[in-house]
Amino acid sequence: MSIVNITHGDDLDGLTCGALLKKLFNANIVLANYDTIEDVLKNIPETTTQLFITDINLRDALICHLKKICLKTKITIIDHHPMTQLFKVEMRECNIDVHHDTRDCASALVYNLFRHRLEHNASRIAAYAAISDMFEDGPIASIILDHMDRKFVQHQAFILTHALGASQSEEFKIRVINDLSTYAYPHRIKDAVELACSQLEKIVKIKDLVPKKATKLGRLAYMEGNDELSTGEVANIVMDTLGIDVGMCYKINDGMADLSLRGERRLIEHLGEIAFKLADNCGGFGGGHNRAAGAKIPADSIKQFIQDLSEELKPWVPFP
Ligand SMILES: [Mn+2]
Repeated sequence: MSIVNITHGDDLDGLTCGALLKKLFNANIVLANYDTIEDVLKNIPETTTQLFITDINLRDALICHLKKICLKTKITIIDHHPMTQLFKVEMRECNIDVHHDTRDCASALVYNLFRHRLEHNASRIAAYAAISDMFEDGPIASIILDHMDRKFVQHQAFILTHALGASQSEEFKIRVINDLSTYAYPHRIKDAVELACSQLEKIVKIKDLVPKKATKLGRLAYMEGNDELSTGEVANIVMDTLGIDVGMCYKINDGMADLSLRGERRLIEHLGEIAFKLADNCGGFGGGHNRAAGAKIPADSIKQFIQDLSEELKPWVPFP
């Protein structure tokens, strides 16, 4: 019997889903992101009896691959990204289990689904993800966190968040999954603290660049990123440094622009819905959460995307 978990490899929520499923079923973990998910789905071994897909925003274009896999393999999707109605209906028709809730992080959903089979320590793994993914107020996460030494668990979560920002190496990510699955404390995971500190230094260096490099447009500010940090991280730094409502960062590679959007805590607009719509308009794809979203679009559409985005963000006074 072979159990596989395809999980989002770019952030802590995805990795903690992997750690929980490894703990539960000794699942083989396959890391994926929005660039690789299609190839990963095409290459699932036929011997797989159960496939879990966690923390990945599965776009409608991937339905055909899931339909093929489910002929031989039981599929369970556990996710918190917005999902189209079409996707849900298609999954139901193929007998694919979907555990979906946009109010908690994916790891909290995995924990909740299997909590009767997990020890108390496993709740810490879900808590790290909730903190890192900014889903601390979710219905499941808030109950877990209310019983915890919050400062301790927050510090542990952010060591991992920042360490993963500094190192996207497969070796480090797999180490994080393996160590978390045995309930290791993050500050004891090899290299984690050193990597986290190096990431904090990188953030400070980018902060110094933002006033010169970022462009403000209404409630939005954007800048082009470099190889130092992820676009999500830089988008956050842009928002933080300039005190604006939405920060954006993009990188251009092979004729495509990868971009991230980050919004302030009380943002009324839904950045995931905006990214979905605007990316679709220019022949790309996008999506995400209220305050954290991303898209991949043809590079020559980037100016139009920025213009349209600034128009979506209506003038707004925070203290009426
Ligand atoms: Mn997530």
